[in-house]
Amino acid sequence: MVDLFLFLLDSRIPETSLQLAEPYLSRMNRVYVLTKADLADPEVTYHWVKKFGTQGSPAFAVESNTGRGVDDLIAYLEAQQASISDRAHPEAIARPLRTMLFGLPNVGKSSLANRLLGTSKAAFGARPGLTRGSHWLRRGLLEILDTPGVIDTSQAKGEVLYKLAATWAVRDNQYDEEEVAFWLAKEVFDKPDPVSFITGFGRSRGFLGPGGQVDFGRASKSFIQCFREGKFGRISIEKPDTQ
Ligand SMILES: Nc1nc2c(ncn2[C@@H]2O[C@H](COP(=O)(O)OP(=O)(O)OP(=O)(O)O)[C@@H](O)[C@H]2O)c(=O)[nH]1
Ligand SMILES: [Mg+2]
Repeated sequence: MVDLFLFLLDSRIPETSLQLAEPYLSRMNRVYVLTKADLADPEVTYHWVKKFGTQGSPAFAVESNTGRGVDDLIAYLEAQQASISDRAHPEAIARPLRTMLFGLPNVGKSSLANRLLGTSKAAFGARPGLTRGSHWLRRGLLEILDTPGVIDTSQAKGEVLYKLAATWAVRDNQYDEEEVAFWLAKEVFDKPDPVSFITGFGRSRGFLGPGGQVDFGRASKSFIQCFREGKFGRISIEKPDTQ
C-alpha cells in the first residue's frame, strides 16, 4: 500500500528516535526526515543528514513550523512520484505516490503532513498522543498516511526516557520532572552541580515556596519546558560519532 516510508527523527535525538522506531519498519524505501531542526544545532544536524546519506538513505532536515527545508523534500517526493509512474505503467495515467509518516509521538508528523500538502487538515499540537488513528490525506499526486505516534515508549527508562522527556515524546506522567531536569543540567548543559544550577534557575524566575525557598519541582518543570521550546538556544543532545 505504501511506496515510501518517511521516518521522522527528532533532530535533537536522531539516534534514540531511530532505535525505538526501527523494529516497526522494513529497510525498504526509507527516507529519514530530521524534524524540528530549528531546535537543534545546525552543524550537528548537517552531519546527521550526511551520515544517513552515506548509509544509503536519503535524509532531509525540516522545520515544519516555518517550512524551511520542506521544499527539498517535496522536490524529492515529486521525483519519486514521476519514477513510480514511469516504471509501472508507462502508458497509464500517473498515479499518486503513497507515503507513510512514521515516528515517535510529538515528533512533528501531522505538522509535516500539513506542510507537504499545503493544508491544515491534520490536527497537530504541543502534547504527545494527539493524532488518533491513521488518516490518508491527498493533494494532487501525493498521498500521505499520517499515523499516530504508535511507537511503544512505555518501557523506556534511564537515559532513553530522559531524552524522550526532554523532547516531549512521552506524556508528563511517564517521568519524574526533577530527575529529567537533573539529567539535562548534568549531561546536556555540563553542570557539575545540577542541583544548585536548577535552584539558581528557579530563583532567577521567582519560583519561591513558603519561607523563600526555591520550589525545586516548579523550577525543574520550567527548566525542561524552556529546553523544549529552544529558549536556551539550538541544542543537539545526540551527535553522530563521525563528527
Ligand atoms: N519548533 C518546532 N516545533 C515543531 C516543528 N514541527 C512541529 N512542531 C511542534 O511540535 C508539536 C507536535 O507536532 P505534531 O505535528 O502534532 O506531532 P505528531 O508527531 O503528529 O504528534 P502525535 O500525533 O501526537 O504523535 C506541535 O506543537 C508542533 O507545533 C518544528 O519544525 N519546529
Ligand atoms: Mg499527529
